[in-house]
Amino acid sequence: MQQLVTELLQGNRRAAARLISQIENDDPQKTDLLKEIYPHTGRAYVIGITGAPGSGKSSLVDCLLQQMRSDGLTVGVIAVDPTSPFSGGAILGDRIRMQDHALDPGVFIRSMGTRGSLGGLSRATGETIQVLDAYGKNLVLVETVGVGQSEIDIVKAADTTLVVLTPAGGDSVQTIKAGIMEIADIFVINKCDLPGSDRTAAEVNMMIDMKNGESWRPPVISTNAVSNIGIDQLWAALLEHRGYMEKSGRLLETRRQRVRRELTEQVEYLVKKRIWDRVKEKIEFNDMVEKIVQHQQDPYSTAHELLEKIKFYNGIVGEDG
Ligand SMILES: Nc1nc2c(ncn2[C@@H]2O[C@H](COP(=O)(O)OP(=O)(O)OP(=O)(O)O)[C@@H](O)[C@H]2O)c(=O)[nH]1
Ligand SMILES: [Mg+2]
Repeated sequence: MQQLVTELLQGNRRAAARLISQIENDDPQKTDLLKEIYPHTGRAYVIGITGAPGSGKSSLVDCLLQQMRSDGLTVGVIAVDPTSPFSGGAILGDRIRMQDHALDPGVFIRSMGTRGSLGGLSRATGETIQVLDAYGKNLVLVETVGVGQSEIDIVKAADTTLVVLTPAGGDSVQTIKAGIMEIADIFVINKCDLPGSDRTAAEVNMMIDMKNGESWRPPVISTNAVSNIGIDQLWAALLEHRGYMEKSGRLLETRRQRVRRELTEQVEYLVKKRIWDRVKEKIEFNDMVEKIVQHQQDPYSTAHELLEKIKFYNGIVGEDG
């Protein structure tokens, strides 16, 4: 295990891949590995990219990779696909383009599906970011489909968040979900070659002006990720936001809040795990379920009874637990 960590810190690609697999598989050694690498993290800058399915996130990542690499930065990419049960590099059509960069030793790309740890996908993603950070990548890009709360959670791991929208055609941008306005540091109107793009940009700008009272006003950048248009401006906006985060002290504050959240989650995870491990050991859980289904017992007293049985009430899960 120590060997694997040493190799990771030396920038060994296979070590990175193996560690990420262990995270995905919730390997029992995982926590020890994460403990080892933690002192070597905190250097990578994390960029989250979210947007509706097919909005062009992967294509944008592909364009950005070229910019980042020509600036001499190394990059890790995590493509989170919450709909996919596969992991470990499920290759979808759109990813094949990105795989061109896979030959570049300065780029590391990984897809993640829903399989994985008790804390779910966002937990595994956060841990994978740590591995890529310790591996020495300057930037970590996290692509995630913006559909539900868990995807918004994943973006909370980012220092800068891009929200990708596409021209609304005849419709107005009423489709921007609650929560999305709050997380966007930069708006991208991708597919600006399609009709309605200027109008969509104008509407998003109006929405920002209505809501935004912060010292950072999210810019709205129009891009065409197929023809590499607007990518310079997007990269400039990313650098500007990073500069703002660093100089204003926001970066430190964001990371402090993240640690607060992660520590809370870690405690909750350990407590839950301890309880359910104990339940598996001691309780005929299905019998309890059956009795409740048959209305011989109620779920409220049964919950207490269960906790009683695992000695939850004498200190969490009992002295011996
Ligand atoms: N016309 C046009 N098509 C684009 C543009 N950017 C991406 N596309 C196309 O849109 C489709 C989806 O692009 P992706 O980059 O795979 O989008 P995505 O958001 O990563 O998709 P998922 O990961 O499946 O959610 C592909 O066929 C792209 O070629 C653009 O700027 N203009
Ligand atoms: Mg994609």
